[in-house]
Amino acid sequence: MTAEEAPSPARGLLLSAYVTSLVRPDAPVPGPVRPEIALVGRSNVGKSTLLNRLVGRRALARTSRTPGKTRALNVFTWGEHLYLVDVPGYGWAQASRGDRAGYRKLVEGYLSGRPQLAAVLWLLDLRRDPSPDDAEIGEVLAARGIPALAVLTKADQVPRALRPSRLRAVALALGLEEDACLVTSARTLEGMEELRDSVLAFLA
Ligand SMILES: Nc1nc2c(ncn2[C@@H]2O[C@H](COP(=O)(O)OP(=O)(O)OP(=O)(O)O)[C@@H](O)[C@H]2O)c(=O)[nH]1
Ligand SMILES: [Mg+2]
Repeated sequence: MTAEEAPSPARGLLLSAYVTSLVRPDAPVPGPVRPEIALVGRSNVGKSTLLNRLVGRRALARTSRTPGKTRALNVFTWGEHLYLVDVPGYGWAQASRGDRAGYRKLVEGYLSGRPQLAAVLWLLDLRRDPSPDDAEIGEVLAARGIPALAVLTKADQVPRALRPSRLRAVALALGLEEDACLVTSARTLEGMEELRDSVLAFLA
Protein backbone atom coordinates (compact mmCIF):
# COMPACT_ATOMS: atom_id res chain seq x y z
CA MET A 1 0.00 0.00 0.00
CA THR A 2 1.41 3.40 -0.93
CA ALA A 3 1.32 6.30 1.47
CA GLU A 4 -1.42 7.82 -0.66
CA GLU A 5 -3.64 4.80 -0.23
CA ALA A 6 -3.05 4.54 3.50
CA PRO A 7 -6.18 5.00 5.55
CA SER A 8 -6.37 8.46 7.00
CA PRO A 9 -9.07 10.16 9.01
CA ALA A 10 -9.31 12.80 6.27
CA ARG A 11 -10.42 10.22 3.72
CA GLY A 12 -13.53 8.21 3.28
CA LEU A 13 -16.59 8.08 5.43
CA LEU A 14 -16.28 8.82 9.12
CA LEU A 15 -19.16 7.26 10.99
CA SER A 16 -20.86 9.24 13.66
CA ALA A 17 -23.07 8.23 16.56
CA TYR A 18 -24.54 9.72 19.69
CA VAL A 19 -22.61 8.70 22.80
CA THR A 20 -23.92 10.52 25.84
CA SER A 21 -25.20 13.76 27.36
CA LEU A 22 -23.13 15.27 30.17
CA VAL A 23 -24.68 17.62 32.68
CA ARG A 24 -21.44 18.23 34.57
CA PRO A 25 -18.47 19.88 32.90
CA ASP A 26 -15.94 17.45 34.36
CA ALA A 27 -17.94 14.27 33.70
CA PRO A 28 -16.02 11.71 31.67
CA VAL A 29 -17.33 10.35 28.40
CA PRO A 30 -17.93 6.64 28.91
CA GLY A 31 -15.50 4.62 26.82
CA PRO A 32 -12.10 5.56 25.42
CA VAL A 33 -10.66 9.00 26.13
CA ARG A 34 -10.44 10.94 22.87
CA PRO A 35 -9.79 14.58 21.99
CA GLU A 36 -12.97 16.65 22.00
CA ILE A 37 -13.92 19.33 19.48
CA ALA A 38 -16.72 21.49 20.85
CA LEU A 39 -19.30 23.58 19.00
CA VAL A 40 -19.95 26.72 21.01
CA GLY A 41 -22.12 29.73 20.25
CA ARG A 42 -25.28 31.60 21.06
CA SER A 43 -28.57 29.80 21.01
CA ASN A 44 -30.05 29.34 17.53
CA VAL A 45 -26.78 30.14 15.74
CA GLY A 46 -26.88 26.69 14.13
CA LYS A 47 -24.54 24.47 16.20
CA SER A 48 -26.61 21.29 16.07
CA THR A 49 -27.40 21.82 12.38
CA LEU A 50 -23.73 22.34 11.55
CA LEU A 51 -22.74 19.24 13.49
CA ASN A 52 -25.24 17.20 11.47
CA ARG A 53 -23.90 18.61 8.18
CA LEU A 54 -20.31 18.03 9.21
CA VAL A 55 -20.88 14.35 9.85
CA GLY A 56 -23.37 13.97 7.01
CA ARG A 57 -26.36 12.93 9.11
CA ARG A 58 -29.74 14.56 8.82
CA ALA A 59 -30.86 14.58 12.41
CA LEU A 60 -28.22 13.17 14.71
CA ALA A 61 -28.06 16.27 16.91
CA ARG A 62 -31.52 17.69 17.57
CA THR A 63 -32.16 21.07 16.01
CA SER A 64 -34.97 23.49 16.59
CA ARG A 65 -36.38 26.86 15.74
CA THR A 66 -36.93 27.29 19.45
CA PRO A 67 -33.75 28.51 21.10
CA GLY A 68 -32.41 26.64 24.08
CA LYS A 69 -33.11 23.17 22.70
CA THR A 70 -29.68 21.79 23.61
CA ARG A 71 -29.36 21.84 27.41
CA ALA A 72 -26.57 19.36 28.14
CA LEU A 73 -23.17 18.68 26.59
CA ASN A 74 -24.16 16.21 23.89
CA VAL A 75 -21.29 14.02 22.80
CA PHE A 76 -20.97 12.28 19.42
CA THR A 77 -18.29 10.14 17.87
CA TRP A 78 -16.94 11.11 14.49
CA GLY A 79 -14.70 8.39 13.19
CA GLU A 80 -12.56 6.66 15.78
CA HIS A 81 -10.29 9.47 16.84
CA LEU A 82 -12.38 12.27 18.28
CA TYR A 83 -15.60 13.35 19.91
CA LEU A 84 -17.74 16.24 18.74
CA VAL A 85 -19.46 18.02 21.61
CA ASP A 86 -22.63 20.04 21.00
CA VAL A 87 -22.53 22.64 23.76
CA PRO A 88 -25.76 24.36 24.88
CA GLY A 89 -26.23 27.82 23.38
CA TYR A 90 -26.04 31.00 25.38
CA GLY A 91 -28.22 34.09 25.36
CA TRP A 92 -31.70 32.85 24.64
CA ALA A 93 -34.24 35.49 25.48
CA GLN A 94 -36.60 33.42 27.64
CA ALA A 95 -33.90 31.97 29.88
CA SER A 96 -34.49 32.46 33.59
CA ARG A 97 -31.77 33.71 35.87
CA GLY A 98 -31.28 30.16 37.16
CA ASP A 99 -30.95 28.89 33.59
CA ARG A 100 -28.29 31.44 32.86
CA ALA A 101 -26.31 30.67 35.98
CA GLY A 102 -26.53 26.94 35.26
CA TYR A 103 -25.45 27.51 31.70
CA ARG A 104 -22.49 29.60 32.72
CA LYS A 105 -21.30 27.01 35.20
CA LEU A 106 -21.60 24.21 32.67
CA VAL A 107 -20.02 25.95 29.69
CA GLU A 108 -17.34 27.96 31.44
CA GLY A 109 -16.50 24.91 33.53
CA TYR A 110 -16.23 22.85 30.37
CA LEU A 111 -14.06 25.40 28.55
CA SER A 112 -11.85 26.03 31.55
CA GLY A 113 -11.08 22.62 32.95
CA ARG A 114 -11.30 19.96 30.30
CA PRO A 115 -7.92 18.43 29.42
CA GLN A 116 -9.47 16.50 26.50
CA LEU A 117 -10.74 19.71 24.86
CA ALA A 118 -8.63 19.98 21.69
CA ALA A 119 -10.37 22.87 19.98
CA VAL A 120 -13.54 24.92 19.75
CA LEU A 121 -15.64 25.73 16.73
CA TRP A 122 -16.98 29.11 17.76
CA LEU A 123 -20.16 29.78 15.83
CA LEU A 124 -21.26 33.32 15.05
CA ASP A 125 -24.24 34.40 12.96
CA LEU A 126 -23.01 36.27 9.89
CA ARG A 127 -26.21 38.36 9.89
CA ARG A 128 -25.90 39.69 13.41
CA ASP A 129 -23.54 41.87 15.33
CA PRO A 130 -21.87 39.90 18.14
CA SER A 131 -23.55 40.12 21.55
CA PRO A 132 -21.92 40.72 24.93
CA ASP A 133 -22.22 36.95 25.48
CA ASP A 134 -20.24 36.34 22.30
CA ALA A 135 -17.55 38.70 23.52
CA GLU A 136 -17.46 36.95 26.89
CA ILE A 137 -16.94 33.56 25.27
CA GLY A 138 -14.18 35.09 23.15
CA GLU A 139 -12.47 36.25 26.32
CA VAL A 140 -12.70 32.81 27.91
CA LEU A 141 -11.24 31.18 24.79
CA ALA A 142 -8.40 33.68 24.64
CA ALA A 143 -7.67 33.57 28.38
CA ARG A 144 -7.48 29.77 28.33
CA GLY A 145 -5.51 29.65 25.09
CA ILE A 146 -8.01 27.24 23.58
CA PRO A 147 -7.47 26.73 19.83
CA ALA A 148 -10.61 28.08 18.17
CA LEU A 149 -11.97 28.58 14.69
CA ALA A 150 -14.60 31.28 14.17
CA VAL A 151 -17.32 29.73 12.01
CA LEU A 152 -19.76 32.24 10.59
CA THR A 153 -23.14 30.64 9.96
CA LYS A 154 -26.23 31.21 7.80
CA ALA A 155 -24.31 32.79 4.91
CA ASP A 156 -27.22 31.80 2.63
CA GLN A 157 -29.24 34.52 4.35
CA VAL A 158 -26.80 37.29 3.42
CA PRO A 159 -26.69 38.61 -0.17
CA ARG A 160 -23.24 38.13 -1.68
CA ALA A 161 -22.64 41.85 -2.03
CA LEU A 162 -23.12 42.36 1.71
CA ARG A 163 -20.96 39.47 2.87
CA PRO A 164 -17.61 41.30 3.02
CA SER A 165 -19.03 44.07 5.17
CA ARG A 166 -20.82 41.61 7.47
CA LEU A 167 -17.66 39.56 7.86
CA ARG A 168 -15.69 42.71 8.63
CA ALA A 169 -18.24 43.85 11.22
CA VAL A 170 -18.25 40.53 13.09
CA ALA A 171 -14.47 40.13 12.99
CA LEU A 172 -13.86 43.71 14.10
CA ALA A 173 -16.31 43.47 17.01
CA LEU A 174 -14.49 40.42 18.39
CA GLY A 175 -10.92 41.31 17.47
CA LEU A 176 -10.64 38.44 14.99
CA GLU A 177 -8.65 38.33 11.75
CA GLU A 178 -11.03 38.05 8.81
CA ASP A 179 -8.86 35.34 7.23
CA ALA A 180 -9.25 33.30 10.39
CA CYS A 181 -13.06 33.22 10.01
CA LEU A 182 -14.78 30.55 7.96
CA VAL A 183 -18.03 31.55 6.24
CA THR A 184 -20.50 28.66 6.07
CA SER A 185 -24.05 27.70 5.26
CA ALA A 186 -25.71 24.51 6.40
CA ARG A 187 -28.28 25.10 3.67
CA THR A 188 -26.02 25.46 0.63
CA LEU A 189 -23.12 23.56 2.26
CA GLU A 190 -20.78 26.46 1.52
CA GLY A 191 -17.60 26.13 3.56
CA MET A 192 -18.31 22.55 4.68
CA GLU A 193 -15.26 20.96 3.05
CA GLU A 194 -13.00 23.59 4.60
CA LEU A 195 -14.68 23.08 7.94
CA ARG A 196 -14.11 19.34 7.77
CA ASP A 197 -10.46 19.88 6.87
CA SER A 198 -10.04 22.38 9.71
CA VAL A 199 -11.52 20.01 12.28
CA LEU A 200 -9.23 17.20 11.20
CA ALA A 201 -6.26 19.60 11.16
CA PHE A 202 -6.85 20.40 14.84
CA LEU A 203 -5.98 16.80 15.58
CA ALA A 204 -2.85 16.65 13.44
N1 LIG B 1 -30.90 29.61 6.63
C1 LIG B 1 -30.16 28.87 7.45
N2 LIG B 1 -30.72 28.41 8.60
C2 LIG B 1 -29.95 27.68 9.42
C3 LIG B 1 -28.59 27.38 9.14
N3 LIG B 1 -28.09 26.65 10.16
C4 LIG B 1 -29.11 26.49 11.04
N4 LIG B 1 -30.23 27.10 10.62
C5 LIG B 1 -31.54 27.16 11.31
O1 LIG B 1 -31.37 27.82 12.54
C6 LIG B 1 -32.24 27.27 13.54
C7 LIG B 1 -31.43 26.88 14.76
O2 LIG B 1 -30.55 25.83 14.44
P1 LIG B 1 -29.93 24.86 15.56
O3 LIG B 1 -28.90 24.05 14.87
O4 LIG B 1 -31.01 24.15 16.30
O5 LIG B 1 -29.26 25.94 16.53
P2 LIG B 1 -28.38 25.69 17.86
O6 LIG B 1 -27.23 26.62 17.80
O7 LIG B 1 -28.07 24.24 18.01
O8 LIG B 1 -29.41 26.18 18.98
P3 LIG B 1 -29.45 25.76 20.56
O9 LIG B 1 -29.50 24.26 20.64
O10 LIG B 1 -30.68 26.44 21.05
O11 LIG B 1 -28.24 26.33 21.21
C8 LIG B 1 -32.95 26.09 12.86
O12 LIG B 1 -34.22 26.53 12.44
C9 LIG B 1 -32.04 25.77 11.68
O13 LIG B 1 -32.73 25.19 10.60
C10 LIG B 1 -28.03 27.89 7.90
O14 LIG B 1 -26.86 27.70 7.56
N5 LIG B 1 -28.87 28.62 7.12
MG1 LIG C 1 -28.57 22.90 19.46
